[in-house]
Amino acid sequence: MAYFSSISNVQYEGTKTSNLFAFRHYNPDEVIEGKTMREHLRFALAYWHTMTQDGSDPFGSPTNIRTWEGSTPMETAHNRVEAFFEILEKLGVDYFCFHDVDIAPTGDSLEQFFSNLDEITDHIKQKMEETGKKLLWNTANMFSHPRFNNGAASSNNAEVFAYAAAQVKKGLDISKKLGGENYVFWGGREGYESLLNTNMKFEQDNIARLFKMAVTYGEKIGHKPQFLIEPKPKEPSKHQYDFDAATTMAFIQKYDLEGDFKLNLEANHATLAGHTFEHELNVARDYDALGSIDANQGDMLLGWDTDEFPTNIYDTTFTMLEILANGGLAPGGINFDAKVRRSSFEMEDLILAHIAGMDTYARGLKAAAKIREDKFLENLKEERYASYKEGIGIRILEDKEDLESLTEYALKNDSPTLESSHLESVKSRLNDYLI
Ligand code: XUL
Ligand code: CO
Repeated sequence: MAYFSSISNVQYEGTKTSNLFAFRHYNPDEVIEGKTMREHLRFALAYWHTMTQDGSDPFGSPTNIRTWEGSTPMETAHNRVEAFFEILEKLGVDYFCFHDVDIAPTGDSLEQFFSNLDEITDHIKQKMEETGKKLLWNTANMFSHPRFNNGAASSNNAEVFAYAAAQVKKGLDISKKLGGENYVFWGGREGYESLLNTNMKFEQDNIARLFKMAVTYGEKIGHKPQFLIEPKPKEPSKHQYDFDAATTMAFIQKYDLEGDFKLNLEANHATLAGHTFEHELNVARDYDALGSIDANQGDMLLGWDTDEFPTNIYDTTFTMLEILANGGLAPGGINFDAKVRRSSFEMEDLILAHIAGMDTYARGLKAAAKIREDKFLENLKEERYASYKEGIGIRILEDKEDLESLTEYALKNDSPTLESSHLESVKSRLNDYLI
């Protein structure tokens, strides 16, 4: 059954087109810096927002019209697989991501859940073989069910730890079955409500313990996806342990997880942490740990994770500058962890929203490549740090100076020549790349 039969495969038509179901900027085969846009962007669709989100919010009932509801949960799950691959096909998106609970009903027992997952992943595997679509990453939802109210690996209850471990094992089995390129951990409940009853060190030791078990199990079954941790400062927990990129890197280093673990960074999580997205990407890149991104945008007037589709070209340009500087994201990619607004409730909005996000990223890529071609920011930084290219600057960088020799130098040269940053002019010239 076709769910989107009135919509043909979305093609690149340029900005002159009046066709809403066309790309205006994303031209998959266009080559930029020696790679096609498709290779640069490695777009992925998120199963949860695309297939299971119903448009409800804390104040209102579901709004989304979706025609894949069946007469049993398993029938709905199978229908969703068909519809999901149709959307991937229509958009020409090569990758997808899911949580275990997105794809199959949890049933009455863990055993039942696992058997549902086996059946649905057989279906997904068959669709992957037919279409050539690939699994960017999967993950285990260890935050929705009441058993996780005190966390999963960080729970005070050892039986909950065991349950989470079983989900991770199954997640890795599925990853192997479907050839997953990455495996994500987002610890929505791995945090605390009150320090009065929390042993933070104990809980974080246990999170690292579960991560190490995952690495060991991957080695055992001969499947090594790139493991990724997705930082977020809060929501649903009051304080989440993987607060931001820097905090998560400290965790990765402390527990000797470098090499196996990188970061999956999300735009709206960055802003919740009080950072710009490019700040988070830059921190990860400096640690050689920029693995993958969850593309979306927040709303500066709202204090929560609104997961909007990215439509701000300044943001995507800064993001693409970081991704290009990183030499790309592979085996990671750009996953649209984004949902349609409650008022965009028609089926076709799923296609339109992804077109908007893909075009905005394509524009960001083009602008970033032009900025790099002109060496606009590169030259600016070269000039800004020029004092380290001569005299005392070179000697400092070569570690040839110490506090005494520098004191001697400063006593003779105590009026440094300062230069203006002309930052306003820089920002104005940057605008020329975006218009
Ligand atoms: C929650 C979030 C998750 C992760 C995967 O804010 O971003 O959907 O991406 O669990
Ligand atoms: Co996310």
